[in-house]
Amino acid sequence: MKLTVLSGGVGGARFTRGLLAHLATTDPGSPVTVIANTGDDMWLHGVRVCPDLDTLMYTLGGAVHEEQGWGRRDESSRVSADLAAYDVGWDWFTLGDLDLATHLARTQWLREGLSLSRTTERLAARWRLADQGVRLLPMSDQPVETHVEVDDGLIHFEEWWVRHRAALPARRFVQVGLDTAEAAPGVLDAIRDADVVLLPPSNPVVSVGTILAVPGIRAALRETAAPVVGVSPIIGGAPVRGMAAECLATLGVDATAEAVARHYGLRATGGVLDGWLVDTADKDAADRLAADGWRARATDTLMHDVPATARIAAEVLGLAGR
Ligand code: FO1
Repeated sequence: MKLTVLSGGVGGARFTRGLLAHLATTDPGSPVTVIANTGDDMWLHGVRVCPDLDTLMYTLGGAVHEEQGWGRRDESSRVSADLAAYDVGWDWFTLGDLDLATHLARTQWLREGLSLSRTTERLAARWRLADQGVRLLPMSDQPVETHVEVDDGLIHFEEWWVRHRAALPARRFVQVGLDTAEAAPGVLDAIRDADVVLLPPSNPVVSVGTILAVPGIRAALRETAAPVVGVSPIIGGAPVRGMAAECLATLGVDATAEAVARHYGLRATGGVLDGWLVDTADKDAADRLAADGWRARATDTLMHDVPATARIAAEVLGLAGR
């Protein structure tokens, strides 16, 4: 069975790790293509930082700092501290020493002319993602950076997210570079040729939403013969982590499991989804969606460990009829 996952950072990475655990017992060797959001990417100290690609790579490669959900396990920050002594960089954004190796390798290869896809392939090879049947693709090889319009103008998403913890009122999100971006090689085919396409509980606005904005991706989702099924990032009216509620508010979408589903839309009525998995706390939402033709189901969707997440993946695949 061929699967394709559209993913942001922490939530999508943890979901995909559980999906792989589930597939290992039911359908070993299933190829899984993960299409990652690159809207959080930035240049910092002359190196290219790709937060969601790296969170996916480290999580699936077994090297992630588990409590943080991002960055490397056993990390240190000697270089970052010494950079602060030079008063360069952002004191609210720490690049770990081991993480820097990833950015230096990526930047070297980018400067040698390799695409972001090719550099990602090389970085992922070190973490042996292919041994798990995983192919990690950026949504685009062209830079697309999410910026946030606040009272003082446009700031990079990471500044809004990490420095201000999304506390600054956001007027809108701007994907800088989107107009000249194309889906990266293999991305559209991965959606069209999949047996199942999954939208994990990533941020529906700045993570999955950014992926959907890349030309051709929304159309590929609407055309694919594969069922497209998602997992709600909202449980009982609140996001499980992160600031999805602030992001949704910017679009005027309620922070509820049902509102996010309807924001993505049902494929039969112009949207991108066929099914939506919600938490048991939102059972009534599943009932209302089912009444409107959705494949909707409620289960415990808290990804508190890999076995729990594997069960969620099994539920989602069940919703997809697989
Ligand atoms: N998040 C933080 O809250 N604080 C940080 O200092 C920080 C550093 C960082 C460095 C590299 C990287 O790839 C991610 C980093 N993140 C940090 C996480 C990042 O903000 C999030 O992973 C995504 O941008 C949101 O999903």
